[in-house]
Amino acid sequence: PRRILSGIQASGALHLGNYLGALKRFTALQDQGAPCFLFVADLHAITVWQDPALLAAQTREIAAAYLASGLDPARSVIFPQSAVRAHSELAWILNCTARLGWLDRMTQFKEKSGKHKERSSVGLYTYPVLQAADILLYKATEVPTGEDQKQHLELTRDIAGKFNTDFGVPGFFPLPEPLTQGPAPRVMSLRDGSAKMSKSDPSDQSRINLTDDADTIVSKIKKARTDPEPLPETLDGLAERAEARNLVTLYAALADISREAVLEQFGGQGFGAFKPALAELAVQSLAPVTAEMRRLMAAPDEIDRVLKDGAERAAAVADPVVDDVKRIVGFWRG
Ligand code: AQP
Repeated sequence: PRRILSGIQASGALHLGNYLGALKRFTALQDQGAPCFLFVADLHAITVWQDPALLAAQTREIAAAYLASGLDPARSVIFPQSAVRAHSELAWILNCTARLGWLDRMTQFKEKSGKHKERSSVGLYTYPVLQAADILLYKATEVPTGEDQKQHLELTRDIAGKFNTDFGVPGFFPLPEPLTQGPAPRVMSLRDGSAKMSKSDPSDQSRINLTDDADTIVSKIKKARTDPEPLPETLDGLAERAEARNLVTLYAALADISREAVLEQFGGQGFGAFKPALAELAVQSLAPVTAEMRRLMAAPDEIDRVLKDGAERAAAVADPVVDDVKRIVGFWRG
């Protein structure tokens, strides 16, 4: 049977990349009838410094984004990662399965630690092992994420395979499939078509935040970097035009149409015509999500009920799996 699992870090404002690469796809999978486990990754968030006075609010904000994007707590399990102890417990055991050489190859650590490797937290380094624990605890079959997480998912498969082999339990952990093929698996920065849209980009102009108001969205899209050529008639014409390709991809993903269909409509027209249409579509698509997030955040009782209930339902699945793992590893059981 299918089981979907994914998470979003509780590390601040969400952007259009998170929405199209993650949130919107979770909702689509839920609506196909697949059981979804979706957590707020607060254990992951503290791999870099988080202000303790803000972390709980950030967790609620991600939960609000899940709900506002159409996830239904009656059908999907929405929970804070730290509220299910099994995540930390399995992560430790899998730290002993994963190999240093495997982690040394992870490009996200290299990007995030930058020039300050020695001063990065050990947690930032073992982050992908915690991610493997998150996925394997639920014996997830599919993991929808943006393309940036593909390497971590490969690592999860390696860890699962090695655990199954080391302990002679073939198939105990199923190897999860990455679902990175959505309509916008890699949304790029509005300022630089070669960098992904990201929370940690110092320029706020580079991204559209889910909390941006309509005027801000319109102004950011108007100022988005482009080239002077009109849009091409076919996809081939976008091959060497990263910024133009990104805006066309955004339009297609927001409108739920193909990029070919976007070019049929706008091919031959300049950005002076295309950008306002894209801005209007972005405002129309995000406004209800933003409004619902605001409503939920204003009275967080509803969010807290969802998270508490979700944590109980998640633990009911995860705890027996971690118990099995402890038995397989040979830990003492009274
Ligand atoms: N630009 C993107 N395009 C498509 N999908 C994206 N995701 C992130 N950026 C893009 C997907 O969003 C989900 C949640 O990501 P996360 O909570 O792990 O945050 P992140 O990847 O750390 O997000 P950022 O904005 O990129 O943060 P920084 O700047 O800190 O690295 C994941 O499914 C991710 O693939």
